[in-house]
Amino acid sequence: MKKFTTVNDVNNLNNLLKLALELKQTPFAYKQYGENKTIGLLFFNPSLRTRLSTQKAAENLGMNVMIMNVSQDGWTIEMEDGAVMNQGSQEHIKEAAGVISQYCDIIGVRTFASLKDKSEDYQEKILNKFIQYATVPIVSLESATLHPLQSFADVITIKEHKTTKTPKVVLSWAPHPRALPQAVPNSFVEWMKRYDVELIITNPEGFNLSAEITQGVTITHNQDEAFKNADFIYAKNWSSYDNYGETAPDLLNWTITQEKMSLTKNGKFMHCLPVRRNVVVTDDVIDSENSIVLQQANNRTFAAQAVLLSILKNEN
Ligand code: SN0
Repeated sequence: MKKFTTVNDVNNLNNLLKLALELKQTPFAYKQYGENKTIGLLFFNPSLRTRLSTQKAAENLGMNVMIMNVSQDGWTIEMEDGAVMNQGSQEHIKEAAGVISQYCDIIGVRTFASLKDKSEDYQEKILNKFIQYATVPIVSLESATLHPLQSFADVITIKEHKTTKTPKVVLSWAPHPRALPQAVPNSFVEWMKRYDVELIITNPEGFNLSAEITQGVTITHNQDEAFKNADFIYAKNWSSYDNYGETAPDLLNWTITQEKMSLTKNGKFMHCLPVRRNVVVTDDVIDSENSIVLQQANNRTFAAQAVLLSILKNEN
């Protein structure tokens, strides 16, 4: 693997899945591959799981880890080519990415969507500038429109918990007080398309994800109907794609409740976290035995480790 920013960077998902499950059993078996190698993790936005699990994954492989909250601790980076830098930005991405490439063998980048300019977000401007100007492989730690390390961990978790060959997986919109990116649901859909599941998306009208991403996937605005006989409920809020960045915090009848979970086939509850309790999901659902959110979070380590090892070995 030469970079990891989308499921399209994965040639053989089955092999990558096998590797992640092997690493879960024997996390320290490949230490020689990361020895004397350095990963730099750059955060333009907050993180808990991604930061800690990727650090753990890299250390399990024997790598040195450097972490920087770029937006707080670094210079303000200019992303526009040809910019006359007499305003707020202090350092151009050309130098920043070039310099970090001198210190690191792999660079991880986290950058959220602006939710203001759809075309800028969907062009993945910041991530692509790093890919363009860095001379080492780039790993997405969540970009404006995708979160592939999360989705890979989700696939691992579904593989571990499914009881039928082709489980019914429902991606359900849920309410939230703030406007959130479409990265997690977009990415989840992309990865589910590459895996053996029956995927259904349910969201309020006006909240369909990009038609390009959901092509071929059933979308229903009837959440109860979608939940019937589901094996997995994957809850997530996202802001509108069509009315870009708009949100609907008042649609509290979309909250995932025990009553709705009872429509499923003893379905498991999933969420990428962080989650707003009793807005996105009620306490009794997320605290129930059917909630596998911590198992998902645990798998973040092995997803990241399989990706980093594949980059180090240039496999998968
Ligand atoms: C991010 C998102 O993309 O939805 C990260 C998820 C892994 N979530 C948030 O920003 C939640 C912030 C909040 O206010 O609850």
